[in-house]
Amino acid sequence: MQRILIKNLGEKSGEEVKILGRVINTRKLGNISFVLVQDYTGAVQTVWEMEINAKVGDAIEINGEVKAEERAKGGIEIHGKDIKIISTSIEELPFDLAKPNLNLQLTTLLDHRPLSLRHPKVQAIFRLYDLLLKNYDLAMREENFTEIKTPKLLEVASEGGANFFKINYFEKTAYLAQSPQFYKQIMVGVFERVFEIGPVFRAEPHFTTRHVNEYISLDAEMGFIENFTDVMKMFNKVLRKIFENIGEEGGEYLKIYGVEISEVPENIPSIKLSEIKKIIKEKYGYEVPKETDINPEGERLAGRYAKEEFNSDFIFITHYPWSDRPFYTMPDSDNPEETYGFDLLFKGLEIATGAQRIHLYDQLVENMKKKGVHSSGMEFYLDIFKFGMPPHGGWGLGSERIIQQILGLESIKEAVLFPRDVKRLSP
Ligand code: AMO
Repeated sequence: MQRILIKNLGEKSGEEVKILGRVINTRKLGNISFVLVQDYTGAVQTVWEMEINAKVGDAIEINGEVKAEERAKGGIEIHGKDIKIISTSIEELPFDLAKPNLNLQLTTLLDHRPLSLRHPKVQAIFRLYDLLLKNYDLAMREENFTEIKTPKLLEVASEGGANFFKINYFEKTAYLAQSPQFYKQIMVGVFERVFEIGPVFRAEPHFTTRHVNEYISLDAEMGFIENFTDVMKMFNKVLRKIFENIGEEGGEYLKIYGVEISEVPENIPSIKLSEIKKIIKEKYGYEVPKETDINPEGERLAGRYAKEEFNSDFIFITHYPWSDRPFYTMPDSDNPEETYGFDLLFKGLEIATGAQRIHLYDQLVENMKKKGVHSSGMEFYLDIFKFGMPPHGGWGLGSERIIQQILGLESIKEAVLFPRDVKRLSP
């Protein structure tokens, strides 16, 4: 008999079917046994008038009759005739996967990642993540961006700073890409509009709830902009589409976490960094420490202000100081102390950074000098600015932070399949 997928059982009422899947719960009521089975398309209850010795986690084949049952999820269940255990556990599971909430410590959850990922509530995170990836791709293509994949093994660190990984590369030293920054800019000179979904690496030595050492960055870069607000407008549009689609397609996963998808306003409120700092001080009595542009507490309060003032979960903060932004960021022509660089906060957490870039060779070289950035190894990038680069800008969006904020996860690591942190390189 041919396998029927669980999502298609509704059309098979009264028929005998074969399903393949995994046991996610078992229960006994008198002489009746219930076995909840999941395949990659959904879950269904199977009912047995006999003792069933399948265990949670087993991979099984079931033959039975599909029956309408109002009380069952999806309105149907299977009256089991025959069950075959295809593969079983040879050891005790380290935790009870049948519980509706695993409630594990983060370390236990991550140490046993291959198993904890099988839990439906944990799975829901990555179903939603899948929708994010799909819809980023979709929304970018709708705006005629071309998808690119750029190298992650580099001769020079792309973002500078100290948080890069150095590795041995045959006879040389190489750096793991901190972002696709140079390549996406170069590609503006080729395709004008490009996007990339890819891994980036950050040697952040600290433990926080919002950093991992490898994450997936959703990048974009676009040419012939008039100014940085063109980039923000495009970003706004794309984000609105993504959130709308996730809301429509991800309802069942959002429900598991008891959350609703945020609406991305048609015009996300936007405020200068210097202004939001003043507001935070006046309204909430908090002064952002001088040595940072804005710290996590400042971001949290900026998010609170966005909600209270504009009923928005999102806020752009613009005009970050020249001293804090990378050398490729365009300085504000009226105030060179500031840049046309922005961040996007979602529920009080930075999820993206973007900017207009310097597109003129002389200005770029000058800015690098001022910042003390050495050009050695970067010639391939710098040289392209000698050959008619249009005004351009883009963004880098942290994919895992989006999911963290949508679902209200305590740590970003819950939104990474196999997260890397200072102590964790496995599984
Ligand atoms: P930035 O370094 O601000 O900018 O990174 C962009 C976004 O990536 C996410 N992010 C992280 N997520 C998880 N763990 C980390 N360690 C981590 N570091 C950053 C955040 C952040 O907003 N090239 C620029 C982007 C651009 O201007 O186009 C860049 O990489 O969500």
